[in-house]
Amino acid sequence: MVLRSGMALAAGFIVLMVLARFPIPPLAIYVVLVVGGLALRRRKPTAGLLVVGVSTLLVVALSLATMVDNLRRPADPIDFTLAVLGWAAALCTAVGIVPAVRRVRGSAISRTVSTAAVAAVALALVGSSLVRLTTIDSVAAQPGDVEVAIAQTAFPENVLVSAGDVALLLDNSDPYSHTFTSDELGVDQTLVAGQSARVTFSADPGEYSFYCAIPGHEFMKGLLVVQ
Ligand SMILES: [Cu+2]
Repeated sequence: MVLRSGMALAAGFIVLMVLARFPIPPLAIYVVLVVGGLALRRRKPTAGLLVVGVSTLLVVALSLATMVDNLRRPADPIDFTLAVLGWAAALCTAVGIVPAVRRVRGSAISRTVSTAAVAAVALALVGSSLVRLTTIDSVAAQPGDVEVAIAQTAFPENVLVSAGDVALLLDNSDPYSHTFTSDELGVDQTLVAGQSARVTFSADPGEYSFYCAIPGHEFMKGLLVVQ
């Protein structure tokens, strides 16, 4: 159960990184540790098991903030399902690691937990896709809109607009959520995977910074230049 949890979570992280076309260092390190643990298991079963199990518990503990945040956005199939998978893998590892190291059969409880975990992850994926299909509406650009393309976890560095009433068409082409947030302009728009949205506000000439407020995306920043 510990090894299967590790392999499932590592596979989920690989899917995320491939779709994002973006190596996420802690997740990549976790994948390497799981692969290493599986290789080590052939010669030293207990050590290999511990490497996988401890890595799973650590990666979940370290990404707790992100995982809690991702659970709030069920319209993001990848982030949402990965968050559920993370919790499930950590739970299965927690109940399974001691019997596995002692090489005794898992208890009825651990078998129930693993069945429930698999069911929860499957339900999350299906439910999340349904929520997405039924609740996400993207909007089309209107004349005069300034387009802000968000891709590969990055904003355009500078966005140029004219002073007065400003209309931005935000287009998120990534397979996970971003926000377009500017404290100075009082704008905070969340865009789930693949969504586009319009924001309107009025601005005096000047420079206004904006950023993405998703945990882990702190480096996503840009500047709105109003002329
Ligand atoms: Cu972001």
